[in-house]
Amino acid sequence: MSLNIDMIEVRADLEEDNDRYALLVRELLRREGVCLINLMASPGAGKTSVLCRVIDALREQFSVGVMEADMDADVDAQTVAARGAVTVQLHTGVSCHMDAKMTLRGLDAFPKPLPDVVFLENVGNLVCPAEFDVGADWKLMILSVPEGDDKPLKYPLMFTVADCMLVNKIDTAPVFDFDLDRCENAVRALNPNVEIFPVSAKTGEGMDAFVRRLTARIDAALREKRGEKSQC
Ligand SMILES: Nc1nc2c(ncn2[C@@H]2O[C@H](COP(=O)(O)OP(=O)(O)O)[C@@H](O)[C@H]2O)c(=O)[nH]1
Ligand SMILES: [Mg+2]
Ligand SMILES: [Zn+2]
Repeated sequence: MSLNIDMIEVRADLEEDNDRYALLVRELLRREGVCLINLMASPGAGKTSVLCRVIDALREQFSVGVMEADMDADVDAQTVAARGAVTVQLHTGVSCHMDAKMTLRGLDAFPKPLPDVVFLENVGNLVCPAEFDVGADWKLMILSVPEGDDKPLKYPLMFTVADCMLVNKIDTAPVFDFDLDRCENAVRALNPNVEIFPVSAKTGEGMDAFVRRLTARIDAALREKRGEKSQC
């Protein structure tokens, strides 16, 4: 005979709580006319290196902010701040992902007026950052060549939720057995609409095409938010 034990569905509560904060993030972004991009990848995939290229490429057109989320330290924040981005460092402590509540706190920490575009460099992790809607306009993920072309099969959720995927470190392709077609096919089977750009943050290869797409996405997000604002 089994005993009657109370069950509490905390997961549903947590999701509900996150959704509520994600809504508050979206309200803030609309109110302030800001585009938020959630950048996710494994540790070492090249998030900070890509951000440095992007900060350089966007600075003429947009003011750029970066929210660095790490369990500890501020090395990446130092790097992007030196590059000219308005920077906020978040320490997530034991948490290996960002949620919407932490994102809201991070946005609140920026000096006003907020930058046109804020990049959230999420905690290096291919698993749980994918589970949390932080209220971003665009989910950008990076897979780097040395990680292997089988990662979409092992971490399907991340590749499913991404709007755009960079295959970074293509300069190292001769050293690794990375099959770009096999990788793309695996990702498209999960996420037919994902946009994919092979790049190298080291050599700059492929970055122009990606920056053009990124600029168009930021433009569209800002027009939508600022257009709505001027109507009221
Ligand atoms: N060869 C090569 N190395 C890269 C590239 N992008 C980043 N790296 C190197 O990969 C390491 C991790 O990069 P980083 O940007 O710190 O990754 P993050 O942990 O995802 O932010 C550093 O040593 C970078 O110099 C690339 O496109 N090609
Ligand atoms: Mg980094
Ligand atoms: Zn986590």
